[in-house]
Amino acid sequence: MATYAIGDVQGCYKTLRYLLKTISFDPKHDHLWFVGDVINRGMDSLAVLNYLYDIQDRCVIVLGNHDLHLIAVFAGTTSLNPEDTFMDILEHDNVDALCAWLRKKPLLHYDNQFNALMTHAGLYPLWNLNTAKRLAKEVEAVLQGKDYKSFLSVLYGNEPNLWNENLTGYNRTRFIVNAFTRMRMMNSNGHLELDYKGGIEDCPSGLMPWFKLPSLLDHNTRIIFGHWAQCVLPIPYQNLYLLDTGCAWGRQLTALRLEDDKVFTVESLE
Ligand SMILES: [Mn+2]
Repeated sequence: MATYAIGDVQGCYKTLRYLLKTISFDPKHDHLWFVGDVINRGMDSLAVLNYLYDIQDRCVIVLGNHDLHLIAVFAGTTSLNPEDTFMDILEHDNVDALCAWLRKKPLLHYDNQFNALMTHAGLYPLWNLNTAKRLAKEVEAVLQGKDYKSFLSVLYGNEPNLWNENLTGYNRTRFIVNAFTRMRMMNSNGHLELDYKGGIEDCPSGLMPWFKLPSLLDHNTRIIFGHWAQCVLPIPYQNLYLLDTGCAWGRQLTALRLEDDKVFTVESLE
């Protein structure tokens, strides 16, 4: 029995199954964690989502920006982008159940036994573990509530870009979603810079990766995240486990075994 955290799958079904074969995944005994962005960009989003739906009792999935985008397109609050590759899900008979199931996934997962925190983009440095858990629950209540479409209709936007506990309404919800699912770079005060999507080396001056700011988290707590294929870090890097290894871009898909920190990587078949 083992628990594996898996990086951004992004609709790469063949590579996912290849990785699961490599780790000898046994759905009767093992558990899988997914850092989000399970769909979009790759060619088999429907196959990935159907598979995870089938083994849902063995899976923890946190929402990524692409997963939320599918949910928003299905809800009719935003439109498809030319690069989107999840039409197969939208046209499927079971799309209602698949999207309703995905919408109920958390933004944050914390496990005591492993002392590990998983989110899609990382941990906003002005939040400690308890604050992050509380704010994730606030958004999950909105996404699972009856007015979720009202929020999805104002989901997109880069403002506000700095956390303040006094934020209210959808500005507050949007900031929390952006921090959990889109964050990469910020300035030294914690202002998010959501437009920069490159690597760390050539980043504009005054910006730094979120994990370079002083953290309020206990240094023994592992942070498992994805979202940033252009940022290449050793696994682990201090207490950080960046598992996005660019599968959808022809690089690799990565799994981390939480019991012993062993890393498994397969080349992308896409
Ligand atoms: Mn992402």
